[in-house]
Amino acid sequence: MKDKRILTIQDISCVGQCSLTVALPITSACGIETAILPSAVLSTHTGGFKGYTFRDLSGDMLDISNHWKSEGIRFDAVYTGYLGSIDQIEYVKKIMDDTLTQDGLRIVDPAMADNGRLYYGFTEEFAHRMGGLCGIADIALPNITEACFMTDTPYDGGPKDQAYVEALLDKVSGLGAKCVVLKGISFEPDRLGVAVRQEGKTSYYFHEKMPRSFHGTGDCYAAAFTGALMQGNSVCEAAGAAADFIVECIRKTIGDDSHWYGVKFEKALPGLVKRVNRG
Ligand code: PXL
Repeated sequence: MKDKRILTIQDISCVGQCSLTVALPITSACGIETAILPSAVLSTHTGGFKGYTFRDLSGDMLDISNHWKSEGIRFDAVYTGYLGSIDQIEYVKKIMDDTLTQDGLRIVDPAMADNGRLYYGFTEEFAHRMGGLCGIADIALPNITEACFMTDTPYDGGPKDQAYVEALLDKVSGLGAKCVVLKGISFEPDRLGVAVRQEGKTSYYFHEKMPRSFHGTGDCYAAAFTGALMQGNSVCEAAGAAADFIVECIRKTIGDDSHWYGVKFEKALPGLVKRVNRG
């Protein structure tokens, strides 16, 4: 199999274990050559630090990809995470068109909301535009809150049953996404999981529910999923491997109260690599 090269587009939060500082090491560890396009540089992420710096790199994004285009550089997948503005969403669409190989995959993690709320700085208009980006995705990776915001579905505390999940998957698929991996599904108090909608069929993968959640796990999930998929695993295999990786990341972090801002994903990488590596 030809070695795969991907591009990931998201911000650099210098401290905080999210976005590019987790995406690059995780996909690289999975054996995938990963190019990066930083959309902004922040001193930290926005989820709990105060007074962070923010340097918007929107103005550089198309110049960078135009250079790649002129050099004939192409990617087997473009995978996006946190984006800082509606303009960036539009730039990403063009960059995907310009730099993907013919069968290249558009993988979109909306990375904009959780627990019923949009992250700091995002608006409903942004959520709708992100819905547009998910609409052109080969694979969209929303959590329940993001799926609700993108489809104008009131968030009422999360999924109650399979009928709820199927209805939400119908709506996200209705935006145009070819395949949807919906995260954060729970029908029982101690089980959490993901639902994968592909070619009209839904599969579920459940695992132990950890006692607390951490910032940045969505970013780690998307990176592990992309790494596993590009290594030749199926969408369902990649969705399950990424879910188990997150459980392990949380297990390695819980107990160290000073580590509130992200997960110690580095400690869980060896297990992920072993699971996804197909040689
Ligand atoms: O983890 C998503 C994320 C990425 N980048 C920045 C963020 C967040 C979530 O809050 O603030 C800058």
